Amino acid sequence: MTEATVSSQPVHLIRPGKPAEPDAPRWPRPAVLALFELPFNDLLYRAQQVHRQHFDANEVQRSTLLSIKTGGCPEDCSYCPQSVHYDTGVQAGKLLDVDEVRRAAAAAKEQGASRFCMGAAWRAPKDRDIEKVVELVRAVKDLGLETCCTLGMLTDRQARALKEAGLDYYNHNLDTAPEAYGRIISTRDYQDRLDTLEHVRAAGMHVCCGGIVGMGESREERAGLIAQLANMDPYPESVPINHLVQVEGTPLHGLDPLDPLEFVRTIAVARITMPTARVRLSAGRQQMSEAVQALCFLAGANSIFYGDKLLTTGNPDWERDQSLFAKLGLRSC
Ligand code: SAM
Ligand code: DTB
Ligand code: SF4
Repeated sequence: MTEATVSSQPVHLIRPGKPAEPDAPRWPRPAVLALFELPFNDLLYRAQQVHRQHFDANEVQRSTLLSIKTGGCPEDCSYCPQSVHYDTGVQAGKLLDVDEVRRAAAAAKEQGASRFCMGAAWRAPKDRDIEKVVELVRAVKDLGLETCCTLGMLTDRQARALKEAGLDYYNHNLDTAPEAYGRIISTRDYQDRLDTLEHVRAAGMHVCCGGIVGMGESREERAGLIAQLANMDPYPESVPINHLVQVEGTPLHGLDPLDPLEFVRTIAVARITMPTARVRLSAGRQQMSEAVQALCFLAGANSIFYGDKLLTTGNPDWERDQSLFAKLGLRSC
């Protein structure tokens, strides 16, 4: 057998577990790690096959983000420019009013976004914050857009109130593998995150949950993050894969950058392990070449943040993305 045949073998051998034990994970971590270790071409081929079984490979969903409450957050997430613990120059602001949010959502729709995501720098919203966000969700929904919020930890009751207001998706990320989590955040734990995701699911909303890569984690830890996501039952409908945006003043600023091909691998592994999820090529696109973004779409990414700002940092502007879509023959959906 030639070397090439040997190295290609795992392509069809690595499959989700059909566990003998009823509680065994669908994707044991070693199987996820084995995907990461495939030859790059085999990995991308397999990701494309899975992608085409479930989606039109030339369609990419576009979500526009708006920071509805910026900065001053008491949490110490070491990647985040909005934490009060770090001096990043981000000014703390108040919750935006309904007219400002409606105007931003209308502009996003006009540019071709199908979903509008509202983010707040809260550890956990108070009930009176939720009352105000409910008004924002209704206003955005009335424009005919899908709605998404990311507001921090939610109680069961708050999740139900948001669902009743018409919220379609709630974004709450696991961020990294369980064993890497303590290096990144100390003010809340992994279980807090899982509890919020359970409340979101129980309220009947779609779950948007992913993580960040490029925070100095090992490949084994990247596999750990993807295994956590893929073994949720059900797995999230939307999976944002963020590339760390290094912001001066945060503890993660100055880390060695992740190899872009390792980022593409992470997208491919997410696609293979969560075949029907929208995998979002999320933060970090402004720092990425068009060629790397094209590889991410080939690897199965089929959603992006669209508009010149994420929450506090930059993102490619509408025109640049429209030109990239035209170059690649991508359509929005
Ligand atoms: N405060 C809420 C929370 O943490 O859930 C919602 C907003 S928070 C900014 C949403 C997500 O943005 C985080 O969970 C993290 O995954 C991502 N994020 C924040 N800063 C980032 C950065 N510098 N680079 C990449 N992703 C980042
Ligand atoms: C997600 O996974 N990424 C988005 C969104 N969900 C809220 C946020 C990215 C934030 C990047 C840093 C910033 O702009 O502040
Ligand atoms: Fe606060 Fe969210 Fe930033 Fe963490 S990621 S510091 S919770 S805004």
